[in-house]
Amino acid sequence: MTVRAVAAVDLGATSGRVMIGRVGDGVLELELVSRFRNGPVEREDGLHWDFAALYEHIVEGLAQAIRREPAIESIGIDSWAVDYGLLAGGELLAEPFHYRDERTARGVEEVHAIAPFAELYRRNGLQFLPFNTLYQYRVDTRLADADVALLIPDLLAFLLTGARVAERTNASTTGLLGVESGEWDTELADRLGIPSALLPELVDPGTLIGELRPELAARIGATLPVIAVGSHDTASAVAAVPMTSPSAAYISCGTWGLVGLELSDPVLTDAARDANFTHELGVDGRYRFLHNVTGLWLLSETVRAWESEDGAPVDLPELLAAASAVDGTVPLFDANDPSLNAPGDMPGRIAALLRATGAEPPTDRAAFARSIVESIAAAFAEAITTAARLSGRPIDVIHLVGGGSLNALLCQATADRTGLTVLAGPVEATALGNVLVQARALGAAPATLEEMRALVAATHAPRRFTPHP
Ligand code: LFR
Repeated sequence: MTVRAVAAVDLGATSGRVMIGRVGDGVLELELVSRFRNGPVEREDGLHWDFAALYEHIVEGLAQAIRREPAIESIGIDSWAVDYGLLAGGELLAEPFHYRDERTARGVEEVHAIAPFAELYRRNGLQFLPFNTLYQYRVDTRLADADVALLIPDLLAFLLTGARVAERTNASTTGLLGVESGEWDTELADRLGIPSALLPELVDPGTLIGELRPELAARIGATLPVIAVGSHDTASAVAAVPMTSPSAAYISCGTWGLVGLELSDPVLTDAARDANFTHELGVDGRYRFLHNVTGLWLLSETVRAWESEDGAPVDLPELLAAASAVDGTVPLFDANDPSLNAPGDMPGRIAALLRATGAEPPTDRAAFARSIVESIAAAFAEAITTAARLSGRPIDVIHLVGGGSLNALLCQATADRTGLTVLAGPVEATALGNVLVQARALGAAPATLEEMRALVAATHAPRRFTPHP
């Protein structure tokens, strides 16, 4: 039996990784090559990503991957959505902004004054998130100097190959893609003063983007193609959710908890709009009908605040074990409250939210962490109920994938609050989806999403959480 190998670059908001994926008949494996930290960096003009550092980590990680596995046949890149870099004459004009930068508030006002949200929803099907790319473009002072705008994975693919494309699943998060056509809505772009010349040719997951530039091929140690995957991390994750029935829902939980269903047709109703349910495009033309719940961001920012208070690291597994052991009820807050979006004193902001509802914030860290996890699970449960109502589909099982699947407290709380079985894992669903789409393009993985998911299910047995009565 031949097992084929590819390299997956998977960038999350708190860490990035380069992995080797191996795919064959009944085989689907990942090997971690390198992992590096990521996060917002404060510059004079606001929050950015340290893009130069990310790029270096990626190239170095790919070189290491090739040293370990010379049989690697291709590279695929996914990352968080919405953020971009502007190029002029092939040069990056500025370090990409971080979507949590507060400059987008003005963009929202200006865009909605031209195209009200109800109209946007009809056109792009997206839930309102203040950082959707169209709001960012609207206030980007460098837009006029640019000749192309590339989302993060496309920007990296450009730096690796020289090709300028927009991978479609991620392009669907910009707000400038027609929800039904899957093509750029150039009329909307024009009205918003966004030159449509900035929007590159769209490609689907599985498309060959290009070959490594010669100087990079020399550095990495191989001449390889870069293949478009579901370059929005959530699209890759959903592709690898081992769902076997149409009544399954998913929660892709890392920094965010993306809660929803996979659909073949959009649900562009007023009710879906009012519930802020999105239609992002998935691999193979599916719709990711989901709602963004603020996920582990609440916990990681809280831990970060405690660490800087203590001047010492907080042991997360120990904290979660203590949180699980907390007896009695803890107060809940709205995990999706916009006041929790920006980085900074998270415990203080959560405490303020709790006080505003008349609750006393827990003083003990274990109880505080429990309150966070229960509040996230409560928001998950609400989104699950809403997804079922809006789509008219009963839900009988929840697949929870991503980093959150390792958090047993969160998985159990989600089962308890929904009354549904939670099947947890795989933790690296995103990288698996990235690997599978590349492998399929190489003729090394099954042809349909359903068969790919069956391979995930057969090779990555989930952990089962049964709801307590
Ligand atoms: C998850 C994710 C979400 C997107 C958010 C911001 O990593 O990609 O899907 O809404 O990050 O890009």
